[in-house]
Amino acid sequence: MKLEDYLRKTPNPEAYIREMNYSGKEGTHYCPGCGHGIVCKMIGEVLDEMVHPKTGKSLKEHSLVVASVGCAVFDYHFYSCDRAQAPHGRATSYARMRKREDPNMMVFTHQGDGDLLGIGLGPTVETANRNEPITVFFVNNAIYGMTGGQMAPTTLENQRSSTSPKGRFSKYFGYPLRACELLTSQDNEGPAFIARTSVRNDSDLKTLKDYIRKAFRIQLKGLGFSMIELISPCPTNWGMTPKQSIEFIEKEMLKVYPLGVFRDNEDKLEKKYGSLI
Ligand SMILES: Cc1ncc(C[n+]2csc(CCOP(=O)(O)OP(=O)(O)O)c2C)c(N)n1
Ligand code: SF4
Ligand SMILES: [Mg+2]
Repeated sequence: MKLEDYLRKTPNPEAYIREMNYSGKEGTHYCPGCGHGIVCKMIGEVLDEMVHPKTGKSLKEHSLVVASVGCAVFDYHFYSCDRAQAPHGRATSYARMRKREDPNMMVFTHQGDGDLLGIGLGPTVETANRNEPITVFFVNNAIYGMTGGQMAPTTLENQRSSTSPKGRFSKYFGYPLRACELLTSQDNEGPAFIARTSVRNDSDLKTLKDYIRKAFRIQLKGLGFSMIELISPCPTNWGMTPKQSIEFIEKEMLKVYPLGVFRDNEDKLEKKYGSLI
């Protein structure tokens, strides 16, 4: 359908989009205790707080969120910046293309582990290796949440899923894939910034906000690729309460996915190439 026809039939597209929101006029469609909504909120707060240095307007006026396929698919209902939907695994490919079209636009993706490391592993590695100046928010919940709890590349050894009901047996299914370690395994100047935190408590959320500000600043300076991995609960498919899910993160997930900054080349890259702002 042509855009004019769509707009004629839907005179108020924003109201239409709001109506589509499963949970009513406010909030998100995520299950209770899910980490995805927390990540949206943190990103949204930083977008509200930061200003685009070239125009002096709120950063959200110059930002594009690229939703992936997975539980983050309805991102375009929750952000008041520009929004786009990429095919499964192709969020980074789409984002880098939009960034090349408009280098002043702040472009970020919100992807799950199936999207980023399963079907999207090729574009993820390629985009990071080229140090393309976009930002990735990677929600690692060790499962395919949206499709009913199948094993993901990040599922822990012995962790049960609907496709590994007796637990992930690594001899056959492979080992949990660690995105931050993988993308920083070569000692190149890019990717510019890679870090992992979690949504399990206030302290990690404070760290997350600092990372978001830093990643956005690196992108505005034109220094390259940034990714923040979030260890996040999926109580629905883990078969746990929200409280048990946080305990599982602390006892099991953090052993496999340690938190911290894996790469920070902001100063080095700025010294070498200068900054756009
Ligand atoms: C090409 C294609 N293959 C498979 C699917 C089915 N599918 C939809 S979401 C998904 C995985 C989602 O898992 P993840 O990326 O970890 O996101 P989560 O829901 O856990 O946040 C799959 C396999 C699809 N939509 N398109
Ligand atoms: S299925 Fe899991 S990842 Fe998806 S919204 Fe529910 S808790 Fe979140
Ligand atoms: Mg997942």
